[in-house]
Amino acid sequence: MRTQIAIIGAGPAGLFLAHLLRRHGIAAMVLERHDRVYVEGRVRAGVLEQITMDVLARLGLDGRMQAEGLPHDGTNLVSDGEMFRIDMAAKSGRRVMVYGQQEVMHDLFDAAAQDDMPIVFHANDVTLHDIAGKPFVTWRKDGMEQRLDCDFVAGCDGFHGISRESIPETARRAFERIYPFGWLGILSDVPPAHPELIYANHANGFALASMRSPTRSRYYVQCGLDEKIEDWPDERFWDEVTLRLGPAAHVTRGPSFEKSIAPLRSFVTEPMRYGSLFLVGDAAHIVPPTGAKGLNLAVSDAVMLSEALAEFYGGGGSSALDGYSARALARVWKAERFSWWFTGLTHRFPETDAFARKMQVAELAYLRQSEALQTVFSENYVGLPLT
Ligand code: FAS
Ligand code: PHB
Repeated sequence: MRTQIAIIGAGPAGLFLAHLLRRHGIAAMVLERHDRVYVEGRVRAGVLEQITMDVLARLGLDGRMQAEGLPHDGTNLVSDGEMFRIDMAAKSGRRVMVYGQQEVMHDLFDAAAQDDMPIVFHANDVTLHDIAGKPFVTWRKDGMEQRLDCDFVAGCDGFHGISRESIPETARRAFERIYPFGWLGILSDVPPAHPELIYANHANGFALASMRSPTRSRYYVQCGLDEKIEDWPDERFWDEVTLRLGPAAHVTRGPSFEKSIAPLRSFVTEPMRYGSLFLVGDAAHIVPPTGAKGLNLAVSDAVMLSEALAEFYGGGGSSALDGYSARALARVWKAERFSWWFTGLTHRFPETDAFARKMQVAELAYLRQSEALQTVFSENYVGLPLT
């Protein structure tokens, strides 16, 4: 088999890229280790930047988002039990959309099925070959060895995928910060605590009140990396999240139907290209979810790579392809900085001594009163432009 672009992974990075390439008339095939149910079943992201909303609109795939998504002009922070709001729309002219990653993936898979997009599910042992020369990809399915020849490979297989590892260690450099805590998240069919999101810094640790719809809520609390789901029965979770969010949040309790712990990490690998292999999304970079950037970065990478490939196949030469890594990393590092800064401002670190705590309180107080800092926050939260 032969195609122009072999896409490894059918998560947000892989499917946004596949749909964007199709709009440019570029042939691609997606190889996914799991099936649609698995990929759609992962809860993950909840907040979409303006850029992601615009890409869904450009692809003609924003119908359900417009109908069921919750546009938010602002967000809220709680410090020492007191809540204040940041009107991001007023400060940046743009807003965010609360629309779950599961819904986004549902819309992308539905459209892919309608367009008969070639997606191979249950592609096992995917292996990249000759990525510095004439690339091809092999995998096993139903006990049969398969081979796909291509011009380029897009590694969209996430942090634990094989694409990044296919680049010789000598040809890449990793930058990493592992946080000494995780996020315990639940989903529950109860009305949200507030019309907008609430990020709380509390002596017991961070908490976040988010939602998926007017009747489905998503909550997170900072937890230790040694803690287990069994340590957090619903009652304990509700007691703790209510305490950390404070009196401004109207928490309605109910049974959780999803509960998971996610470790927090900041990670970037450079460069995002090696020969004919281009890394896209979590395969190249991870942000702590505090800034709600992961999915949105995967989309901006996919936009930048699809534009560069369209220029190449349109006879415009390979300068945009050669510039892809630097262009994507420029936006990635700014999102890494914002996510690291926001995590530092709102979480309790084991080494957060009395002085460090005073610094957090002072910075939150400054954020509360400063138009300038609220503008900086808003520009970053709604998403920096693609340059
Ligand atoms: P993904 O990991 O999503 O997808 C990779 C795909 O590749 C998977 O389907 C996998 O099965 C497949 N794959 C892996 N190895 C393979 C192999 N060897 N062969 C074939 N296929 C392979 N981001 C936000 O923007 N906003 C948020 O609010 C937010 N909240 C989050 C909350 C949590 C708890 C977590 C964990 C993440 C959150 N994120 C958020 C980040 C998240 O959305 C990721 O950035 C996003 O899923 C990245 O998409 P991909 O790069 O496509 O990687
Ligand atoms: C979510 O709704 O899952 C969510 C929202 C905001 C974040 C992270 C996760 O910063």
